[in-house]
Amino acid sequence: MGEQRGRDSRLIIVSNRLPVVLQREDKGFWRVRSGSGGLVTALAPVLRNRGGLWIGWPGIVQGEDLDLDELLSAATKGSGYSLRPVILTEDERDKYYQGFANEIIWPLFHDLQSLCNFDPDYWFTYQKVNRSFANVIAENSSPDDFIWVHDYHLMAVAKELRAMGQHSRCGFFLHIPFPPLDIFLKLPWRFQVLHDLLEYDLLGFQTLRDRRNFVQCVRALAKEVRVVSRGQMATLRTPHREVRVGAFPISIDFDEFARKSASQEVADTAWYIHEDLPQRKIILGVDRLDYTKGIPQKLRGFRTALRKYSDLHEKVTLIQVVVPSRFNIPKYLDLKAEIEGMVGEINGEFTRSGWVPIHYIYRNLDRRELLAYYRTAEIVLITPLKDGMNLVAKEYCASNLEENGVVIMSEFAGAVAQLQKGAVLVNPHDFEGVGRAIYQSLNMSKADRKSRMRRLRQSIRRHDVYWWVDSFLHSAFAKRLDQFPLVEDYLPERDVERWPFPAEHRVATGDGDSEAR
Ligand code: GDG
Repeated sequence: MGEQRGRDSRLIIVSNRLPVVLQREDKGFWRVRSGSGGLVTALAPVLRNRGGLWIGWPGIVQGEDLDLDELLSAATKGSGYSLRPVILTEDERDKYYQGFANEIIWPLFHDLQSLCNFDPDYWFTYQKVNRSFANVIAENSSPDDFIWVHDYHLMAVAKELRAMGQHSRCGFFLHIPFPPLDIFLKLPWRFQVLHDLLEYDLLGFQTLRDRRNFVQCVRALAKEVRVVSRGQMATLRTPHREVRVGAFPISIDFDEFARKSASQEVADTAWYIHEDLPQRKIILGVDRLDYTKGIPQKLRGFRTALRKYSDLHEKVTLIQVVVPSRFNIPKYLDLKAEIEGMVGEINGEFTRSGWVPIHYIYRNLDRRELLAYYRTAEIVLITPLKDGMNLVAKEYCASNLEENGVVIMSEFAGAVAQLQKGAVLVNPHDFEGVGRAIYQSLNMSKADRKSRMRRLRQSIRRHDVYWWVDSFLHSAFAKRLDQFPLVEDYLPERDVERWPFPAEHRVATGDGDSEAR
């Protein structure tokens, strides 16, 4: 604690996962590469070069033999910020991460209460792990630092910090939706969770609807709290503090996506994708493997389009990228089997010589490939049953340099609030409606496509990730990002080979031989 006093205030980001993935390789080597997912995409470019700290779980459990500090500092060399790990035991990982976070809060907050497993052990471990996070924050911060905690895994961190006598300014951003009162009431620990959140100084939600849901829960469950204002920001007066509550729609580094999409290597990869699919119009889906993303619903909508509009046959291809995620949870494996079964059925029904309607990709793409798919696709098809925001929609628009693509988007994605004027909106449960939207989008006039895409791009460019960070920091700490100093240990953008980290690193563990263990 004391060693940090007197230096400039820093921004400390706290999230469940650090923005890196560690992989054990043979012969005692570890490989570290950047993580995927919405939170990393949004925050990594923001924190670069600001000298801050990112605290989180590195994804491995206690007992692994490696020099974590060496690995993490190698991974962020030149990025201008450092990483500090919170180590979990296997039991903690199972009950806090897979259990409380992913089998209770994730389904409940996405209105899927029938998928929840309300195991009381999960709650106990969740609190314990939140305390561990608070301990690492306390050891690595000074009272002048700004602590920005992310997402549903860490709702109790401020409460734990306060219990330790720490009173640093603490903001919290929820990346997923906040449910309406009648769904939140199902949570056995609803009072505790709500009061834990009220220990933050600022609470940020993705949309006004989420913010409204939260305030409604406070009114119903925390009678001692006074809601003193309405409008863009609400202020909640608890007996101990004043909590500000706002909506801050997360975004992307628009210019970075546009610039990288214009690069020669992306253009080359896009050319190859087109070469392999001559005369085809490409519809693209990019989703983490998750039941909230509505992938089976999307496939049903596509099948409806093929059944109803035979003139689409041999002219259209759906490229569906599914990014592996949470494969230790049985529901996710069931979902994978369901998707693969449906892809097989649809391809079986429609494939003709030289035309396979669905190209299914189940793996992590590198950024060049991802951008090439964005650039190649005529349509991006996004059909979540509920989604905090959905960054894929924004990334597709930023990469659509020719301004001729169409976004078909579920009414239940948070991004709708900002993008509804340019996107074609669908209800993912209405397969006929999705089929119709596909058909109409494929036949949309060039002028209509252009004016819609131009509008979308303007809105995303104006409200990019830096705007999001600045709005949050300003509301939470009366700070802007540029008030956190630039640091010297920073590689200029042109020297960075891989994004958001300089390179993949390979580091040996102590004895260099994993086979003996
Ligand atoms: C949560 C909320 C909210 C995808 N495939 C690959 C890859 N991605 C990247 C995309 C995008 C991110 O993953 C996915 O972001 P989403 O926003 O679509 O969804 P979640 O991961 O569920 O994120 C969501 C978000 O948090 C931010 O607040 O919008 O609602 O659920 O950035 O580009 N990245 C790489 N390879 C892939 O194959 N490298």
